[in-house]
Amino acid sequence: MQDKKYNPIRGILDNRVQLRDLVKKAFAQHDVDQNGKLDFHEMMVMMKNILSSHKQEPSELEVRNLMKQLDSNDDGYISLDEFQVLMEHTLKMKAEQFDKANGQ
Ligand SMILES: [Ca+2]
Ligand SMILES: [Ca+2]
Repeated sequence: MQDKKYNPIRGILDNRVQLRDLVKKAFAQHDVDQNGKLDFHEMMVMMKNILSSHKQEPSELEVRNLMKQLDSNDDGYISLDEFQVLMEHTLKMKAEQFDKANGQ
């Protein structure tokens, strides 16, 4: 296959089952106390791992701001569904980076 344009990240985004699976796995990895939601400290570790691989450590303020944005039911924790919003956003950014890197 000479399909240079195939973008594996978009492939994940287009496959809802695969995406949900990925989200669940990443969520479980970071839900250290396994209470089904991510608190501030778990989010801090998550941001270091997922978002900031190319960057310095996220600041406390960045994590708090991100949590505020994601916490749609305002309970101070990030649920699986709230986390999925972040994952989709992150994957979309990565997909765009991939396209740019491939001159598309
Ligand atoms: Ca937790
Ligand atoms: Ca919440």
